[in-house]
Amino acid sequence: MPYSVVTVVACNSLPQAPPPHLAEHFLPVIPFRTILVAMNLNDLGWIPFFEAYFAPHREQGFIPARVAIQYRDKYVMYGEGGEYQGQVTGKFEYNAKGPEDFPAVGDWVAISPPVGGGTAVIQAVLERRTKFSRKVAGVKTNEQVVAANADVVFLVSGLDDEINLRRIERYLTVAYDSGARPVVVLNKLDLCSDIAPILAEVEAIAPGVDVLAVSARTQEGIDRIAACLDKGITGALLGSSGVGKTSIANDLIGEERYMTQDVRENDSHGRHTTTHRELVILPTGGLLIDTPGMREIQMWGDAQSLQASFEDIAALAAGCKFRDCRHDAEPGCNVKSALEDGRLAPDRYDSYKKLEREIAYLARRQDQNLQRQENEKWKKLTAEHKRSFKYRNRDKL
Ligand SMILES: Nc1nc2c(ncn2[C@@H]2O[C@H](COP(=O)(O)OP(=O)(O)OP(=O)(O)O)[C@@H](O)[C@H]2O)c(=O)[nH]1
Ligand SMILES: [Mg+2]
Ligand SMILES: [Zn+2]
Repeated sequence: MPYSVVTVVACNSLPQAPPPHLAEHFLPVIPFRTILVAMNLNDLGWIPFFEAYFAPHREQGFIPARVAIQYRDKYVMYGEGGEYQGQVTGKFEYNAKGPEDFPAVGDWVAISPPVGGGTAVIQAVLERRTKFSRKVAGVKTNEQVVAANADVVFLVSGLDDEINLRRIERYLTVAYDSGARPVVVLNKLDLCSDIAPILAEVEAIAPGVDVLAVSARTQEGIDRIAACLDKGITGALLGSSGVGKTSIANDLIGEERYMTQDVRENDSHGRHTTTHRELVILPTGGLLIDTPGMREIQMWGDAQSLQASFEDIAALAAGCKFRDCRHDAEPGCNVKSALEDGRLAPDRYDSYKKLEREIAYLARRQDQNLQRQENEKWKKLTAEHKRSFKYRNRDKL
């Protein structure tokens, strides 16, 4: 099928972004939209992995589509027939156990094709190959999928602010859990007079990870980001508000398509300009998910992802006397001795222990949730049993 893209101007004034606390009540502002006329699934990132999960849906006459925009319960998707808009079925909603079961931007879904220009109905979300998740605030320990099926996650920081190594470690741990390849991006290189020591510091906490210093303003280094996004490869831009994620996206798109906004002068923090997640198709054939800035990335990871982002500590731990050493006060702890003789920086050790505590807390909360769900199930069953017993007895009377 031929591949053609038509850019239409849907709105020609750039409106002011709503204040962050009201953002969720506003429809996403999409000044310029790319309307896809027809697409090849491979160009949208379709690979044999998804084909395998899609087979039973194909038998039922459904077609695959990729979620490009989510706004509350409405979705814009791209597929072979171009752009679809749609919602999930009532049954889907009923069966969903939590927010993580709903389609997220980047997801592949099975839809029943719209009839006569109507809306499509989302039947199922295909297994995710990767997912970058965070914990959503609230009483329940819910998972929020920030970007699904990204191959590369760009963890963006701004060089206008002091680089927060602990935050990068946190993002890396979540990124390792996602299954996607992390790349650290230090943006606003034009505002930095001496990048070498900063690069060295970041590289030290991100062993084996590419660290790219770029400037969205001068476009220096943007080609290195583009080089990670071959045709059909999906990248996701993640990081705090104001670090320049959308500016980088605009550079890669090749036009100022999405609104960016100056950071607040007093604390260099952003204004949460981007209010929704969106997947765009780059002129070079790569795919990119821009996301709204996160205030704080709450952990959603496991012990394994912690080991991956703290390879240095994992290597030291191999030399501990006990295999299950907690590196606290155990005798023969190699991690502690590395701390004492300066081979391991105290900040790095503290950061590791802090993330480990958070992951343990999360695991406990999830266990409690499971336990609660289990209890509720039993309560319901017992109540049903009692009811039917009562009815049976009544019949006898
Ligand atoms: N000097 C300089 N400024 C930049 C650079 N990249 C982005 N900016 C500016 O930083 C501000 C924030 O950029 P955005 O692209 O809106 O940041 P964002 O990460 O998308 O922010 P949210 O959408 O709020 O998450 C804007 O005023 C940009 O012009 C850069 O490389 N150098
Ligand atoms: Mg933005
Ligand atoms: Zn130890």
